[in-house]
Amino acid sequence: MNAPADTDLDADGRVSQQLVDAYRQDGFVRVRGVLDQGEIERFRAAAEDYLETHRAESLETGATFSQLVNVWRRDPTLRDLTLDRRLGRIAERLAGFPLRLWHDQMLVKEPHSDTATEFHQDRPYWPHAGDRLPLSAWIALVDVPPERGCMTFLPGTQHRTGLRSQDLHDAEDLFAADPSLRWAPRVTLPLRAGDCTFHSGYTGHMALPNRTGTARLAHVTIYIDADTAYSGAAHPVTDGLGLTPGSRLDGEDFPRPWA
Ligand SMILES: O=C(O)CCC(=O)C(=O)O
Repeated sequence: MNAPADTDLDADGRVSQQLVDAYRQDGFVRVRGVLDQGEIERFRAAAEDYLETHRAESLETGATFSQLVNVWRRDPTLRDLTLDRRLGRIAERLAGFPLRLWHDQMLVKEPHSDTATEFHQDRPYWPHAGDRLPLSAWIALVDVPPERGCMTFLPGTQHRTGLRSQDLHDAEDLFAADPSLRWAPRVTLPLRAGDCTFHSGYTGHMALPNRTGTARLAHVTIYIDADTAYSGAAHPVTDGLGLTPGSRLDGEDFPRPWA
């Protein structure tokens, strides 16, 4: 990848210590310009084609978004994005420890929708054990202003572990699980195409509805502690892999090409 002009990356593709500190303090950070114009166009075209062919396979069947998981296994262009070494190294620098891929997903909010992705944390959904804080790179493949469904974060909530999993279709559920979060500050981060946010698996977040006439195309790469073990709980990514509870999530299903 080549760095675009308007970027938070230095010439070596690294983020500043200031952004690392912001991620560690808040549990999320925006990194502008992780993709250049050529990459944006290449990955957007591949994402549009993939969506056209695979929309019916969405794990989410409601109006919140189309959710196509593990596209890296099936599309060689999107595989380049998911396994991108520069993004993986940025994620490792933010996390502060070695990471591997958990899974990727295309999250598409169709045009003219009134449906938000409601506040939730990610980590309670996952069948993981013995892990340090995972994180997601949410990469905008189109401009994502608030009215097209950018995300809002609750700073500092990465420390709020131990909650039950929350229903991302229910605007009240995270606050029912922890009423103290209801009055927490909220930070909404619009993204230009090619920008990215990183958020931790416990950071409370939501995404606004897409009220525009253009689909909101996001590619999300989720990174986990390289030592994460399988908890034994059911999950679409691990079901059918024949994993033993307590075994490490590693091998070709959970690669770390940036190592
Ligand atoms: O893009 C969305 O609508 C929600 C994204 C999200 O919850 C996530 O990436 O963890």
